[in-house]
Amino acid sequence: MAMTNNDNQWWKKAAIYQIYPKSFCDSGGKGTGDIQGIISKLDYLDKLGVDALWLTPIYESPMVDNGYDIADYYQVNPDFGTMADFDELLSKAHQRGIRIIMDIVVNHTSTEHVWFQSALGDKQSPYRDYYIWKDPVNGGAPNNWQSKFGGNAWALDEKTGQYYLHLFAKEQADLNWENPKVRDEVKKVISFWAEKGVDGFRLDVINLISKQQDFASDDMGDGRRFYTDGPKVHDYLQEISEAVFQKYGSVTVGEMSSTTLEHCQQYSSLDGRELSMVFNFHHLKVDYPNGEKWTKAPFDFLQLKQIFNHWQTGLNGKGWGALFWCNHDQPRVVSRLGNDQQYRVESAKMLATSVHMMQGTPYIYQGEEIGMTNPGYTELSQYRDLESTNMYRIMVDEQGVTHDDMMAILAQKSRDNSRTPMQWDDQAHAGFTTGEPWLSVADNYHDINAKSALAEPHSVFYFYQRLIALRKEVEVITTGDYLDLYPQHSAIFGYQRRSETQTLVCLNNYYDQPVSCELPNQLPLDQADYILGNYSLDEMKAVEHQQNLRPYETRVILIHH
Ligand code: TEU
Repeated sequence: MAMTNNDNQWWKKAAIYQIYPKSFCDSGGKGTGDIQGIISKLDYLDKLGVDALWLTPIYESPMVDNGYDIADYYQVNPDFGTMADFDELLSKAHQRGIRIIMDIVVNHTSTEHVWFQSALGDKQSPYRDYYIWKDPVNGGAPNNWQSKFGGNAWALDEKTGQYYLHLFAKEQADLNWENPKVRDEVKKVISFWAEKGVDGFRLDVINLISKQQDFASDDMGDGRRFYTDGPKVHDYLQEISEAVFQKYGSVTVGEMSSTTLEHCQQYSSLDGRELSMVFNFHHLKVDYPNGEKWTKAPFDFLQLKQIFNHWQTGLNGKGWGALFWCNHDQPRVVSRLGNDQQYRVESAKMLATSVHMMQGTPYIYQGEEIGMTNPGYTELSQYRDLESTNMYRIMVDEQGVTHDDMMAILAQKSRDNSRTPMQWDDQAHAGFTTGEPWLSVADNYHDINAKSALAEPHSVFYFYQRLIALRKEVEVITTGDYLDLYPQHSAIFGYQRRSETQTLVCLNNYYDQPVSCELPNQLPLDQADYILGNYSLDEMKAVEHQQNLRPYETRVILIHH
């Protein structure tokens, strides 16, 4: 049974913790994490106070893309354990009041899935039409669409002479959602997990499922405009939602690649006919100059504020968004937008506060709650992610980028930055495994680990614990509207949230120099209190009009009307 609750929108006051099982905790000496490892850390997660765990895929998979290439949706990958282990996790999490959210990857399957194995090389296979096949054009690929991991998005089936579409790796074949049988299979898969008592679903790249059916070449880009937020995507989501999500009361979060606010208002519309909420990534492209990820670049601070403003004001009253900095595809935020040396603790807390005081549901990615950093790999052999190794080959071997430049780019941008093993303590391999970890642990684990965070009352861990609790205590965090107070300020990100009964002001210094700003004149400061900060606020009982912020300082002020 999924956990029940009188409040069917419990997730509006919740915080969700993302687990990348391969790197979370190894219960044996394999060097890869597993479900028993997760079970052994449930008390830790309970202490943090999170309401739900999102597990990235744990299904049967050849692991070409670490589980985002599913070979059997109904089996647990033996590397992670058994179905009995999963059932134990579900029930032990529920005993602690923690819900479980599964990752559903249905834009594509692994090419090792039985459907694809039957379809490959056989135009008569009953599963041929589960995938997208096209004849060659001018002896080559059917169009110029690019794979998200580099290269053309079509691969040849030699036996039939046709190509299949793969928007990601060639081992991840896109499903043909035009085929109603595919949609029925998707409903069956999700119902299977909902029947087990899973509480919700994170839907991988779900806005890419409906492709424009002429499969035209894109003379302006890589093809994404022909399949992103495609023609039938809302119909398909409504169909799945009605058949499964609404029936089971599942919470759902859609991962939306290169989407728009208008589409996200529909995906997450408050009547619940599609999904509960959406992830978008626009705020995480502020260090992609001209949209280019594979360059080493500083981030654009003013643009970051504009993007948050656009989404916070645009979703308020219309939809619901996920709040996040980190996941298994993104570098560690403290290395990316903060300062992972002198001000690691201050900047980790400041960055957390900046998103946790917004409207939406915050997601915390494993290790973020102890301020884990990018590992600073220097050798190509340290990387495992296929996107990183593909991009190295394309950029160094084909485009002439130097090895040193590429290593600097990977150290900033690689997805492996977030996939390093969770740092539990200062024992060998950070206590993640007694064996050889599949990806090296960051060298700083002696200082940065969960054990020392738990022993230090001012740690990043307890700060996250407080942020999670505040969302449940202070109503305006969930309901208030949003106003950017200093859109042009070169160092401060400050915004106001306002409801009928409360006003909250969140001030954040994004840099390592002291700066100041003035609070809006109309705020009744005699009724204002500091409710959170990352420096001692003892000396400032009264909230003053002029605010002097220290390096990476954050302050949250609450006013009762
Ligand atoms: O990611 C979708 C996606 O497009 C990315 O964030 C991707 O990693 C990035 O564009 C690369 O630059 C999801 C999963 O989160 C990711 O781990 C999978 O690799 C991908 O889908 C394919 O299933």
